[in-house]
Amino acid sequence: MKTVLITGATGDVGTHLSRELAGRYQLRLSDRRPLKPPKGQKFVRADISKMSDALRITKGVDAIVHLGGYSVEGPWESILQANIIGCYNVFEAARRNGVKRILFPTSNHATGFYRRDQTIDHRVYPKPDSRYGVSKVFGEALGSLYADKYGMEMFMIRIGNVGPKPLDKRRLSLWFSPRDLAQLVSIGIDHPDIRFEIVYGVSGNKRSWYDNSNAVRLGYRPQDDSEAYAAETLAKEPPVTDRIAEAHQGGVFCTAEEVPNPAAPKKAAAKRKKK
Ligand code: 15L
Repeated sequence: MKTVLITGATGDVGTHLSRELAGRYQLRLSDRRPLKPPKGQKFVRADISKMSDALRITKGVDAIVHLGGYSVEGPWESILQANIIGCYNVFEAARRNGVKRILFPTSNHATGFYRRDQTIDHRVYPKPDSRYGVSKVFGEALGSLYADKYGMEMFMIRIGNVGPKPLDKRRLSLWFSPRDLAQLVSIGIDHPDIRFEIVYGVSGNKRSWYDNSNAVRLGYRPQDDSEAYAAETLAKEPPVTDRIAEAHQGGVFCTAEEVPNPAAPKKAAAKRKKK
């Protein structure tokens, strides 16, 4: 069984992914926040903005799913430490430790300034919508360099929004169900012929803005479509107040200086309830 390191394992995507991949791979979970790992999985606490930590956690694994980082638009200093320095450290540590394959969950925000009336594929040039989006483009570029210069195998997944259901109208076009996430990540880990690939991490959504033919070429067959939730989602949609956000794929990332993590408020509310 392959040993797979998941960085950023305490985050929302990491939690869905480690649950879905349990039993398929030997999972080594890592984060700077503590985590009690599920049975059969290992947890190693690490801060990837330190090279020594990155070297420690990447030793002896077959593949890395590098989720760790700052996951929304926010202050430059936080993005710099987590997404630029942290990403460099993980890729470089993997190279030094002889780990060939890295899956990098980039983001729809690497291309968020494309308009919603456009369909984009994996060949379009990046149009980031935020400092966060720029940091994802950095990861894609670093992956390309490490593939070409060092022969590493890089699988870049421009993730939409992972969750049990689409959260709003925008997410109907980029929803990524946990089981489709697990399927695409497994392709990234196991496909024998990866050098440098960009795919979109979205389910088979009827309202998609993406031509995901590169993922399909590699074997991806999404099982879910947000259309099943369209009526209930649209019924809750508030009136449009931000025309720029509404016109572009990245939504509010195109105009806001800080964006709350959509997964965070619920967690905070649940914690408050428990107390
Ligand atoms: C992302 O890249 C974020 O990590 C996630 O928290 C969501 O904001 C998502 O994009 C989205 O666009 O919905």
